[in-house]
Amino acid sequence: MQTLNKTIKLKSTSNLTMTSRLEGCLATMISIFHEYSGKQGDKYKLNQTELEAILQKELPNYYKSQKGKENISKLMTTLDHDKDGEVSFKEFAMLNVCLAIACNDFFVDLQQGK
Ligand SMILES: [Ca+2]
Repeated sequence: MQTLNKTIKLKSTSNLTMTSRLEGCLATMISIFHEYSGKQGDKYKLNQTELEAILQKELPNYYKSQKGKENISKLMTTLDHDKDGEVSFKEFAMLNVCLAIACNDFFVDLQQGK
């Protein structure tokens, strides 16, 4: 991940107009994160209340599977890789990557009749 981050550094702001479907998805993910992270405390990180709100509203099916304060607290601890007590965009993005992989695996297995 660290190596990939260094490779993908954007060079300027001139190419930040995201118009393709996948670029639109990335822009949406960034925008949603900041909408919730800006509500309390550090505006660039999610505290547990903000994390629960973003899961409840933006990932409702996943939220239902994680329901309960204890589970949200466990998820917070798991996502908080740098142990600063909050979830950064990078940590939130990792959750989205893991969910995308799990969904893809599910649908591939389904198509293969597994
Ligand atoms: Ca953190």
